[in-house]
Amino acid sequence: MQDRNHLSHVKLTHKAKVITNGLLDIPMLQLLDETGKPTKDSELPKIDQELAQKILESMHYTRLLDERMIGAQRQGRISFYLASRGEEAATVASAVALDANDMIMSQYREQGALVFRGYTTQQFMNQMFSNQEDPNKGRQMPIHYGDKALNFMTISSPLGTQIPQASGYAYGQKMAGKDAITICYFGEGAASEGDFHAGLNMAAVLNCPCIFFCRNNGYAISTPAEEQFAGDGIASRGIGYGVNTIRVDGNDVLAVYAATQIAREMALEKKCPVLIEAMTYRLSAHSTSDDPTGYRSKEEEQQWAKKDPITRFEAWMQTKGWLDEKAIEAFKDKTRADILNALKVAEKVPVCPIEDIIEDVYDTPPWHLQKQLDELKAHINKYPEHYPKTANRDKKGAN
Ligand SMILES: Cc1ncc(C[n+]2csc(CCOP(=O)(O)OP(=O)(O)O)c2C)c(N)n1
Ligand SMILES: [Mg+2]
Repeated sequence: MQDRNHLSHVKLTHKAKVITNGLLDIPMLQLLDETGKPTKDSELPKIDQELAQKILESMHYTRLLDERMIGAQRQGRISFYLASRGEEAATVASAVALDANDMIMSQYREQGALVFRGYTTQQFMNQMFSNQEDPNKGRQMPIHYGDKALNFMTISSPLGTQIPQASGYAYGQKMAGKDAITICYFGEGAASEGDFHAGLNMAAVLNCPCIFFCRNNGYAISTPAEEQFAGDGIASRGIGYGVNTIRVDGNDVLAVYAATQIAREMALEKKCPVLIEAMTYRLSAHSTSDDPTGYRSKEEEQQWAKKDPITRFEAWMQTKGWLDEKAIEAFKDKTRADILNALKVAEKVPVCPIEDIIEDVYDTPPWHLQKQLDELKAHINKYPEHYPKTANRDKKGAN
């Protein structure tokens, strides 16, 4: 039996030493300042014009998709939407540092990572319109994407679900000898769930090659970060669990890219978890069901709008002579048109047959589910005007 001594690393002190909050003094990596200028002595990650262009386009695409789909929700075309304005650098630039074989486990505001991976506009629309082309067969709310081919695990609504799952998935990757890691995205609010603590501890103890990527955007719906926790953000918790940790400016594309590259290399080579805390701000409302004017000021939003990640990255690209404003405008026009076309296609695709609702769990649907289905069908037959056969349930013709 191995001799174990859990005190072997503990130093003795003969005067009471109180370890105070903030002692760790965790700094935030920033490579571009708010005007897009490289910070003093910063070492920028290797990036060429083509990649910079793809990152910029992915961020613009994400923002345009968000704008259009908020509009579509307001028009009654989809039931719900959740935008990521202000957080595009955090989600896109982190995905850039990954390998296509790495698994992404996301919370719900990481559409930027999915865009960068190549999820198509039509795929976005089919999911949001819950039509029969949606691989989830319309059983989830809009924005609960998932795609096996892109190694993007289907999103779960209950906060924190993906965190222990990511630890387990990464453990499986290690056991199978795969040259791949898992990245797990979550908000600082989700880090208050028990699943965060269980997941991080499990990953640390079992040496799982997993990046825990926390978007600290300052809010969990209406609850500001200072009412959520008293410690030094989420980064301090990584240290507590024995997880290597980096704090990064989440609105700085190059810093997020560099931090995630370092984390990936460490996770893969040392077979260990790494926590990244990306400091950012949710410029959008929490979702289309939320109105932030009730809990934060316009001045606060304006302060953060000045740190916009897209503007900052464009300013840096400009200094490199890489920014082609005309080409970006043309890209944005084309993207707007593509999104609208895909939206119109998706809303005309029929929804799944109602029988699907009791399939895929049991080999043979049990009698009580069959009975409920019969009752549901009778109800639909009685009120057919409320149950149209396409996804566009209550909108007539608006764009
Ligand atoms: C277990 C659970 N509790 C509460 C909710 C309701 N809820 C949905 S999003 C959210 C806020 C999460 O905030 P954060 O993790 O910081 O992510 P952000 O929305 O800021 O991106 C809450 C409380 C939920 N989905 N699941
Ligand atoms: Mg948050």
